[in-house]
Amino acid sequence: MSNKLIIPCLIVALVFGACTNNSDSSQNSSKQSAADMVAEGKPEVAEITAAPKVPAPIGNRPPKKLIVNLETTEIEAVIADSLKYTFWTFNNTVPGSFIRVREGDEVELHLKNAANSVMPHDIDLHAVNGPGGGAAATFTAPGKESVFTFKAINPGLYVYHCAAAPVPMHIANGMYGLILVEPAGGLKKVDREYYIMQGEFYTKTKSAGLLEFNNDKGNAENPDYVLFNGKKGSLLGANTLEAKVGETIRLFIGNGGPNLTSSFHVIGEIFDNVYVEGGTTVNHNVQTTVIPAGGSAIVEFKVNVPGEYVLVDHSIFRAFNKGAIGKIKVTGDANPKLYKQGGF
Ligand SMILES: [Cu+2]
Repeated sequence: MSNKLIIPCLIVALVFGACTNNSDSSQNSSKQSAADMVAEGKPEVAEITAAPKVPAPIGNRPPKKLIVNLETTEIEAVIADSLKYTFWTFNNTVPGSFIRVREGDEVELHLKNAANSVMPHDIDLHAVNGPGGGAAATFTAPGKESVFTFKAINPGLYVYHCAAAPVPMHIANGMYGLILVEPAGGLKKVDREYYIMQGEFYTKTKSAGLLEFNNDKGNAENPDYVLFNGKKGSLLGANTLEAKVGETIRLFIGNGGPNLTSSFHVIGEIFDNVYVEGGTTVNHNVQTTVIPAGGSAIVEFKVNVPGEYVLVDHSIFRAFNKGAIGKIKVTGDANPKLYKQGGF
């Protein structure tokens, strides 16, 4: 946990018995206090995590009341190589924390804006039926907190984002994430789940080694970077995703935009199932799925052959020249009946 988070987390912990920050220790305390709260018939604090991690599946439980805590922050962090960017975030990560609830759950969402923020922020969750998706109730000045409650009645995978003016700038600076509303009974069990969000960045130099938002490039829809999870190489090298031969992988993919539509593809794999646009329709045997700005998809595929599988936006200049590339490393026994070098 970063030092700047400790004090806000202490405050949240005092009020709600937990901090929904991304460190393991805070998650453990969150679970403990959640159990206490259920015993008392009070709302549970939702488990939320940073990409590429995903909270535990909902499973087969009835609807309940949940508290979700998000904090908007404005931070400098590495965007590519030795360059930093002034990101605006939910919970200090791009994308923001993954929120996982069940159809019929009632969610009390607490949006805190860090005291050292310069801008007011809010949240529009596409999973919400109500004005602004919550934005109308959560316009929050620095150092303040807003609360609103919604019932998640439509299952699916939804984008959330900041919708404070100027909206394009807030989204372009990284203020987006995903909320999954699982259907009654939960999603089918798989071996691995990962959280990936694409977004593009339009930059100019603010000071040596530090970039900031460039409105002219945003208007021209001409980004310098098209990235998975807010950082060049976020899914490469030591951050490569992992799986074993025979496992089924589920990717929760979102596109924060703010402008571009993603042509999401995994080189060397075919999607067995695609929850089209993150909704209820499931398509099969898909090579590349379209993910609109402000939209999502759930893709599932079984990996049968060991090796490296490359995730790309198949608008391919973005992958090889602007950063929209990641990898899954699959380990296990060779499967020459399905794939081998050489002839019969
Ligand atoms: Cu904002």
